[in-house]
Amino acid sequence: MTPEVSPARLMGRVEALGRIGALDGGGVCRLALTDADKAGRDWLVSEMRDLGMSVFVDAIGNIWGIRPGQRAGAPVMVGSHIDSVATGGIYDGALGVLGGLEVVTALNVAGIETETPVAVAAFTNEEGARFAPDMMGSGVHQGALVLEEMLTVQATDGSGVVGEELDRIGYRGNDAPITPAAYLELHIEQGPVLEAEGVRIGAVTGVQGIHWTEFVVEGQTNHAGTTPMALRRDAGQVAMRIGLEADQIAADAGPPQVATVGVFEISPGLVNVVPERARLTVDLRNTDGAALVAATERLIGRAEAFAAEAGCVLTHRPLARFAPVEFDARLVDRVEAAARTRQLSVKRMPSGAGHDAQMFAPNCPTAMIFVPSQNGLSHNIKEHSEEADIVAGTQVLLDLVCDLAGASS
Ligand code: HGY
Ligand code: MN
Ligand code: MN
Repeated sequence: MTPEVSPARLMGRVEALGRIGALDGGGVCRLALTDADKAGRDWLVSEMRDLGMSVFVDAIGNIWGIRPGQRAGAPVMVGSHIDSVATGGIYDGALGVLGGLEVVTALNVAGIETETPVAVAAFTNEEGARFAPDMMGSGVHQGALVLEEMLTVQATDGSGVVGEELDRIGYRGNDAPITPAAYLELHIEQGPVLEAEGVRIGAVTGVQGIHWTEFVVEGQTNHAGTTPMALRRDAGQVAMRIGLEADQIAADAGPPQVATVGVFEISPGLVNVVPERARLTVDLRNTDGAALVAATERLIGRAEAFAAEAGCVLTHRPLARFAPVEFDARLVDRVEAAARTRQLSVKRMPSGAGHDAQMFAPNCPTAMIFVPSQNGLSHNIKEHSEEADIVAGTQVLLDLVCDLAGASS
């Protein structure tokens, strides 16, 4: 029998990390590479060291701790991220890292050795909210993104550059990335499915594709009253049409296609001045890679037409381009079996959100464990998951690690 998760110990860490970068009204803001992110990192490294783990940091700031096994070699790795969006909840990402700490703690307390080492990881800038793309750290760690390119990425709000911010917070390391024997990620579902169906565990089969595109429209300020519509070069109007096109793409395609205009800025932003500049981002996602490519092509084509019709200049750039990913079928089966062994209802399902796991999937057996999100809310300060579900998901993680890493008491 594998050791049991301690609810108090696990939730104590969830609450402790949740106090770092806490927002007054609840939730957290630990944007990547900010002081709050640094504080979370420092706390995590201290926890890892207290557990007797050796701690490593690579050149993009990914952190991983290793609990030695009876033999050296590639570890079974569990992990996620501790950076958040600006309106973050205390569970998104944190659960995968803290569930990993609970796994190691439970093994230590039970005096259980594993044949292979066990690693717990926290990847840099999973969210991509301050520096695009998302999954930046895990993408570099696993070879999907180029380190030198990522180090020069500017914050979308102009607040810094990745490499300089890593230096500033003291997390530009030089440990070599590793490819684990297997990668498991515990995460909140961040959607409505498990709760709606009354299912405790999600055995995640893969992650949908993600395309982020930034558009900048340059027009001309003019008087809102005296300028006939035909003589305007209205950057705001072009931006709105691009946003509506994104909506129409999702409507025409139907589920699972989704479209989101997350950033929408127009200037000078005065009630009686025709806007001269607009900047917006469009996030398109679909489980069907070809449909997603076609959706992005349609969006860009229409955006160029809108700008030409309005006499405006359009520039656009990809902020993220990730194809859909399938997880290792046998490992997904083992997630499902581990849940059933604990008499937990379980459902196989794709992930609507991006995760660090998608970067590991091409390189090693990879799978994810979902727990329900209350009202399907996430990237929202009211994000919540029930303690019983968090404990259940962590127990499944612990059981799987014991199985995969060859635990023996
Ligand atoms: O955007 C995402 O899906 C993830 O939260 N980075
Ligand atoms: Mn996440
Ligand atoms: Mn997130």
